[in-house]
Amino acid sequence: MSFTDIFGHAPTGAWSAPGRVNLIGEHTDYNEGFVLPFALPQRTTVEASPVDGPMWTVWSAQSGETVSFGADDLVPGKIDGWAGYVAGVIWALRKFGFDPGCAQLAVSSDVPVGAGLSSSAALECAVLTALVDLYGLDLPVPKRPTVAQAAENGYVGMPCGIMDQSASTLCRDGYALFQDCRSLAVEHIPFELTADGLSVLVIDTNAPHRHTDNEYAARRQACEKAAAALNLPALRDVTDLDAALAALPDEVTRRRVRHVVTENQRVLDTVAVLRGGDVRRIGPLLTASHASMRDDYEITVPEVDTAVEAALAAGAYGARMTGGGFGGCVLALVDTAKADQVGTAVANAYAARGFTAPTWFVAVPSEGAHRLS
Ligand code: GAF
Repeated sequence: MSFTDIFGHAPTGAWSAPGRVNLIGEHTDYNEGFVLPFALPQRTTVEASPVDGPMWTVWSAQSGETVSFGADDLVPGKIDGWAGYVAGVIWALRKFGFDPGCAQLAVSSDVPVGAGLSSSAALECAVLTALVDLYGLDLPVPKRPTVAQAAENGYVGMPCGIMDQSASTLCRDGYALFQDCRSLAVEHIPFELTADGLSVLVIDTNAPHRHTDNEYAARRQACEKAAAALNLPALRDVTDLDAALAALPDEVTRRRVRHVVTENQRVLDTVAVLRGGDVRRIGPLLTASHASMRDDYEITVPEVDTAVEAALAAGAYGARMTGGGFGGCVLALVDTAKADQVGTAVANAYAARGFTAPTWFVAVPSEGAHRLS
């Protein structure tokens, strides 16, 4: 089934936006810190045509559902499920003063859903790119992540930071995206591993996400409370970690703050290592990031920790969970020649513990959102 089968005519165009993996910098974006994601080849594609109102109609190849909504439905939360991300983008565009007309849209995707690879940002950014082009909206590319994030924060109700929407919109083929989540400035850091015989292996733990939304919101709230207690605009502004920890009232808050502050530094260190050209040397930073998420931020689960341990034992230079946590994917920096061996080692460790089998693929840094035809 395609757009033409559903709507009875060819679409005006097709646009797509990718999922992402985050190389390092987890839960730092909403603390106005630093992140270093790159876009995946897996993408969400939107074929679309404008229509003379009054309804937007969206069909999903994944679910086979068609959802129609009008301007009255652009009320936060009114449309839920996958179509909520589409309605959310239209709602956010209107909030930012744009008036996208109605449209017919057909959505398909090969970004794994619920794996922490930003399938929701890929959907938001693909729809946003399509509507901006279809209606000639004057929304420059660097401003688009903020609008897509507003859809998720304001309409869907997920208090995410800016990283995923930035990655899906701004990434470039062969580069990681270094973003300062306060100024929103970005720098494209070359991340071509082929010449070094290296790969980033992404292992989907296939572990069910547990309490993701509540726990995510709780972490964000704890960080904001800690920053307020320290009289700082955000945890990004902590300059003396020991002094900050001494000033905080409880051990859990101290651990949360330690993760964010040390993780920001690890992003900066990773960028410095990549600039120096010896990619293998980012391995220990990746692994330290994982330990921090496990012990201080407490967002890992046994499947995730097992994957990291097994990947390291099988020869990975470094490994860490990627994404929001509580399940999802692990990435490992490996010799390309050993990629399958590392994946198999994780699968064996899972079998021994009775976990659902993992799946894996090599992630190639890819291009952000754009028009396909
Ligand atoms: C999720 C969020 F959407 C991002 O904004 C980011 O906070 C990430 O979790 C954790 O680094 O993907």
